[in-house]
Amino acid sequence: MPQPTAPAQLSALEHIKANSRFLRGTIDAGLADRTTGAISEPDTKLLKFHGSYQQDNRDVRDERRRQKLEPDYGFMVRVRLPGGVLTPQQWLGLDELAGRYASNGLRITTRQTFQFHGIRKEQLRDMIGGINAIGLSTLAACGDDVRNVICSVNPLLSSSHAQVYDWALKIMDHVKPHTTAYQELWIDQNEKTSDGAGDEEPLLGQAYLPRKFKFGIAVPPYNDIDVFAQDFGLIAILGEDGELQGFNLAPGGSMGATAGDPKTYPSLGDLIGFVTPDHLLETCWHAVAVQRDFGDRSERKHARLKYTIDDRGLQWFHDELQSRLSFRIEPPRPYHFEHNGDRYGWTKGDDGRWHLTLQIPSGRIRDVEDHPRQTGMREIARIHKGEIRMTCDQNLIIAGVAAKDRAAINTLVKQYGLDDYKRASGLRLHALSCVALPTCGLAMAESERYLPHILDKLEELLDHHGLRDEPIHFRISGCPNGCSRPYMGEIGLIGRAVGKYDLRIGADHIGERLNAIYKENIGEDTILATLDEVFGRFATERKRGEHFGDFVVRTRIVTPPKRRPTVRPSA
Ligand code: SRM
Ligand code: SF4
Repeated sequence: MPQPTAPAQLSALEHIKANSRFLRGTIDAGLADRTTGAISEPDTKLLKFHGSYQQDNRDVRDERRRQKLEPDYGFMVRVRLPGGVLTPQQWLGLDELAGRYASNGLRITTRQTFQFHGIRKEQLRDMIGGINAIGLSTLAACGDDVRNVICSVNPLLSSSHAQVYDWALKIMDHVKPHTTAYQELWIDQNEKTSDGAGDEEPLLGQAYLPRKFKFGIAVPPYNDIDVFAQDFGLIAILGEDGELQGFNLAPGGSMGATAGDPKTYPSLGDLIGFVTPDHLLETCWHAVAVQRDFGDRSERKHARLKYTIDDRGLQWFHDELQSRLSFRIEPPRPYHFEHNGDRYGWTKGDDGRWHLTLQIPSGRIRDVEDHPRQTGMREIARIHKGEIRMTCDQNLIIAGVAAKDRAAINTLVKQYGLDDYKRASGLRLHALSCVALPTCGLAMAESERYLPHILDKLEELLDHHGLRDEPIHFRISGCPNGCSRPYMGEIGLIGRAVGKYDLRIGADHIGERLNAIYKENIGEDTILATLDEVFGRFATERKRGEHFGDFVVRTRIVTPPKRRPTVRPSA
């Protein structure tokens, strides 16, 4: 059985982190250096913890190389926004920052927050400083730490949702980094940072975590966060009166895999128990600590919690966690999921206020012909008195609208082309794509830019088979890292090379089953011909009410992967 990583085996990044003086490195000097649009390689790794990635525009990479110019560097900045809730004023603040510094509007992510792309090095301090000035942060939005804690966006059950949202904030606060480097670099904007002598990281440690760590809380019956895709999923258990009783614990999920490396794979979390709300923070702290102590620090591809668990067993993880807790983990409690997508249109909350879910294709908020979404959302934010909530399907909710204010919101939604959801096919309403080209350095194929085209083509097939309104979950990503959680799509396309994708089918409609590979490394013609045939069978052979993913599994077109064996409850 593998033991905690021996010092001699540590990966290079472990040394960079441990010697970074709590994430300072030489980022200050790198930002000041105006001879290049980039910062040093080790600093790019540390910058991630501060919420930013150095990228370059891949559309012009070859041309610039030919011209002997350095790459067209720009920085991606990601906001940390646990639970995905903004005030309209904060929306306006982010909108203004996007207009001033970013190249492509605002981008809602699959973890309920925002990214901005193409920020120049000399503007990075103003961008991140500006985000902090409106009461938000970017610390730990990326990097080997606990990422943005996500939670169900569930306006129908707003009292329980409010409690769960509150827990998402508390977890984030409890496990976030303590370094003062962030304050020095971006808020005080010191030209030279301190040596960090007074800093400590009581949970994460001087070398931080072996890899990213993701928490998410779902509120049944809606699994709108894909709770089993989290390193540590939490399922809120509500009593008959709607009161929060506690949380089922589901560790061991995550999507990332590497093409051609069978030792890496997507995986779903599995239930190990239940804890009451008063024990939640202690549980989360120690779950992170187990991974801090046992995660693989020699091989980054093998450093997620799912591999720690699979190398040692789910029972081992349960027992190790239990040994660190001051209370007994109880057996998991029953729950039931109905759906893992967003529900569009207006819904009424139990406090009488209204919530409008709008579809934002790929989460991109910018003005394009016929769809001035950025201007439209700005106008809405100017009159809206409630909140704006981001969803894990890259959509947003105009939340907390008084009945008398609905008409004004409706007028703006229509005027600015934000009401497309009313006319979209079932597939389009349930489509997710990652960013991919031109900014993502890991992209092997198009995703966000390809989505409108492939949806048009697939809709033609669905129309032909009378399946236009069928709510099929479709997810595309530009590489096997799986940022759009494509392994949980009833149909998933995973980029392998320019114009080539793996086609996976057979996830369920509630986020409890992964899909399986159907055809590897195929181009558009084969994708369409293959799906045409399967859609044809689905249209004629399906059982009443059967979803597409369930159909292809029942008819053995694919066989889904198995889940882990269950654990013994605590003695
Ligand atoms: Fe992701 C890396 C974008 C959600 C798994 N992800 C990246 C990077 C930073 C590329 C890089 O490392 O150079 C991408 C930046 C692209 C760009 O140009 O902006 C990127 N990931 C995204 C976002 C923006 C996709 C989107 O279209 O919304 C999502 C931001 C979430 C957030 O707000 O925090 C995003 N990434 C995810 C998810 C989905 C989720 O968490 O629910 C996953 C799958 C779950 C998981 O963690 O496995 C995901 N991203 C990865 C991985 C694979 C990690 C692994 O363990 O194998 C990478 C690669 C890596 O970390 O080395 C990655
Ligand atoms: Fe980039 Fe791959 Fe993530 Fe898409 S799935 S954003 S291509 S890392």
